[in-house]
Amino acid sequence: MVGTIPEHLILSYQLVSSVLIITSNAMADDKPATDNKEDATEPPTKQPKTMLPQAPSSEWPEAWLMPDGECENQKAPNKCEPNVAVSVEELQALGINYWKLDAGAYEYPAISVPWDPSDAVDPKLSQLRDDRGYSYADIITVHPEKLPDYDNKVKAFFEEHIHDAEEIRYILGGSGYFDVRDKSDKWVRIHIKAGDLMTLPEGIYHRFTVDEDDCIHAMRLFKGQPVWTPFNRPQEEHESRVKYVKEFLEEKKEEA
Ligand code: KMT
Ligand code: NI
Repeated sequence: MVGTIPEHLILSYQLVSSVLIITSNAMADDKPATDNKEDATEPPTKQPKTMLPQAPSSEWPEAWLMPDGECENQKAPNKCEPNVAVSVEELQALGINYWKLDAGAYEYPAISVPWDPSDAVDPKLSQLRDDRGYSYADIITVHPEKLPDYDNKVKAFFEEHIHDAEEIRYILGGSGYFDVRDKSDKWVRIHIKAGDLMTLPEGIYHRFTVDEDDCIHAMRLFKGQPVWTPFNRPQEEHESRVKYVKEFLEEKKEEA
């Protein structure tokens, strides 16, 4: 009978192919097992701890160039006509960092001096605290009825100054303006609101004011014992200023 295959040959073909399939599966299963064995003999690889990522550019606060000359009303927006927006890249090039948190989802006292950062319930805030070593905090409310000597304090915050440490502000409610000097020594105004956590680098010339709503609820964080001392401009010889100029303002030399 031409064209028919004897039954015993079909059976042995099936047997051989199933043995082949089982063997190849076993080999496939073996492979990771061999790898695991090798892994076990090597020292465990150190996984770098992931840091809390900064906010995408679309979530950064609005920033703009202020007109040259004296500012008549510090609490007004003081935009140029037409407005000159300042990009996130420009803010980053000045050494500014920014994270967005959900301030409304957690409760914070109106005033707490100090406020223990280990009491943070917000997981993002605790991560940032641990990532960046923020060991001290306080919470203040800048408002005519909550801050004694309000008008003088608001004037003092608006004196141009530097610090010998990073300035870290987490806005819990209300809003205000941080002004920083850009690379051409022009004022850039940054409108900060609830949920904004911004850091200004050591040595940057800056100032702060409430906006026309006259109210900001903020957490001030610090690494180690807090030193809030402002060093008013000019501070060109100050170590922190020299460091800032070198790191952020001087033209970077081309890599050889
Ligand atoms: C500052 O640095 O000017 C302040 O601490 C003001 C209140 S926090 C927004
Ligand atoms: Ni300051």
